[in-house]
Amino acid sequence: MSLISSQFRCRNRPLVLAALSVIMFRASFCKNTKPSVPAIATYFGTKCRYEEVNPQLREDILYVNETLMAPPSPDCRAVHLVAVIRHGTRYPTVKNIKRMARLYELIRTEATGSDWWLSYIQREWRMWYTEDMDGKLVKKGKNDHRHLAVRLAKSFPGLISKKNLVGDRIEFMTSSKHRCVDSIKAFQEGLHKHWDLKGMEFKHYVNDSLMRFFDQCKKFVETVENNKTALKEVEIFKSSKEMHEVRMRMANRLKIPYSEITSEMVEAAFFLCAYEFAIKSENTAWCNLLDETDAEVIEYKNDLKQYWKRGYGHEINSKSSCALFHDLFRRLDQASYDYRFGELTKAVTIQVGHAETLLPLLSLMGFFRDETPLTAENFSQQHGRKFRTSGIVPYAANLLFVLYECSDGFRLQFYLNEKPMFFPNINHPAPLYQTIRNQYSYLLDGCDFKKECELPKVTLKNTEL
Ligand SMILES: *[C@@H]1O[C@H](CO)[C@@H](O)[C@H](O)[C@H]1NC(C)=O
Ligand SMILES: *[C@@H]1O[C@H](CO)[C@@H](O)[C@H](O)[C@H]1NC(C)=O
Ligand SMILES: *[C@@H]1O[C@H](CO)[C@@H](O)[C@H](O)[C@H]1NC(C)=O
Ligand SMILES: CC(=O)N[C@H]1CO[C@H](CO)[C@@H](O)[C@@H]1O
Repeated sequence: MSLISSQFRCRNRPLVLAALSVIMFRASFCKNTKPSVPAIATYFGTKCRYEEVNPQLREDILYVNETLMAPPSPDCRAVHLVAVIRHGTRYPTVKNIKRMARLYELIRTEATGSDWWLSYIQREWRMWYTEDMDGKLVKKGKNDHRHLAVRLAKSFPGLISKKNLVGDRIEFMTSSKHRCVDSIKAFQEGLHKHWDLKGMEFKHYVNDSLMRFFDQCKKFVETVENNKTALKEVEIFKSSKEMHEVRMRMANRLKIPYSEITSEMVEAAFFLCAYEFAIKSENTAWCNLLDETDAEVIEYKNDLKQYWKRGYGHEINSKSSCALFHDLFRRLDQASYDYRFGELTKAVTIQVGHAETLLPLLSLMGFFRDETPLTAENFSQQHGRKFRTSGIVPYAANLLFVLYECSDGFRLQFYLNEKPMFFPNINHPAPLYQTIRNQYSYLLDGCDFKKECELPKVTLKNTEL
């Protein structure tokens, strides 16, 4: 732990801290405490650390709760696992690095006040993010995947096993983005080290039609991605009363005119706290620019964006994942067929993609669906919403579909981030596979990527005549 991280560990003692200079509290008032977690760390949405959704990992990064990961009953045996995993912790993209640099400059030149955190930002902190970092996987992100690999091997020892890895019964597939390729390599390294497989090399396949389907779905690109009106709720919320109040509070803390604290600047402060924490595990001075009330508002703004761009907001968002949905069931069907009639050729599929890969698939399958849509007006009513990306898609988020052979047939168990979840409208933790196939029959019999994603043809009847 560096000095910088230890010096901010006592956030519950603001009076003491405020009374001391920046130099003074390096004198280690709170040396023996654990690295502190920002109060707003559970609101970071897609910038959340995985540890925040599974807090026991803060103590032991390889911890597996065996009760949670056990087969549905003792007579069941795991026969196949499909894991759809988000890449690990990454650097901000160029767009956000630029915003962060602007906020830093604004504070450095215009903020006044004597708060310790402000002096720290103005005098000690340096803008160390550079544009060439653009979304790349960070060291912590590699570790996210290395450790996840080991935990999954411990959770499913019959599937993610040395024998299956060496016997080529584990398939590795990834999106073409460098952060995903680097993640899958780190995942393999994790297993490599776990079993001490010196000198062995493992393949991976790049498949963007499955892992970046959203780029290839014309209807999605045209009607949502390149269409400003499709995200109008986000725009409206940016000028809402709630966002106005967040800007006021931040302007007051910094003593900078309200007009200069735009919603972009608010977001930059949020990102700075989030990235410094996710990348370096440090609860930095940046986290004092916003409190939990502010963070809830910004989290909602980010959830609104994901809802309208990747979730239930527009039907094409989820339909764009039809190819991945069919691929999943094809693998499970194949495994159940192989198990009954011959030899299992594949035990595990590891697929690495993006938050934008996971959210549409979850929405297609009906997970985290709220009764009422998320809108700019509904912030307060949506306090207890299901669609909360902080808990769903942190870095290294993972969807696990585990097929079991039990005495009464095949069963399927779904885990999100290593926690078992119920399928929508099915009251059993691991229903019969056939029950699930029936529930999704309308998708299995339809949900054709080509058809769903083609743009409606403009009728030329009249002009043709
Ligand atoms: C493991 O999961 C079980 C079942 O949810 C829970 O009761 C138990 O507290 C968990 N153990 C730990 C150490 O978190
Ligand atoms: C990606 O996977 C799909 C479904 O299995 C397959 O049809 C397609 O050929 C693959 N594409 C590449 C580039 O391998
Ligand atoms: C853009 O989105 C709006 C709102 O969903 C929709 O009504 C409109 O048809 C879309 N425009 C295009 C070009 O798809
Ligand atoms: C779609 C939706 O849920 N709209 C609700 C949002 O909140 C307003 C104001 O409370 C309600 O009137 C809407 O029904």
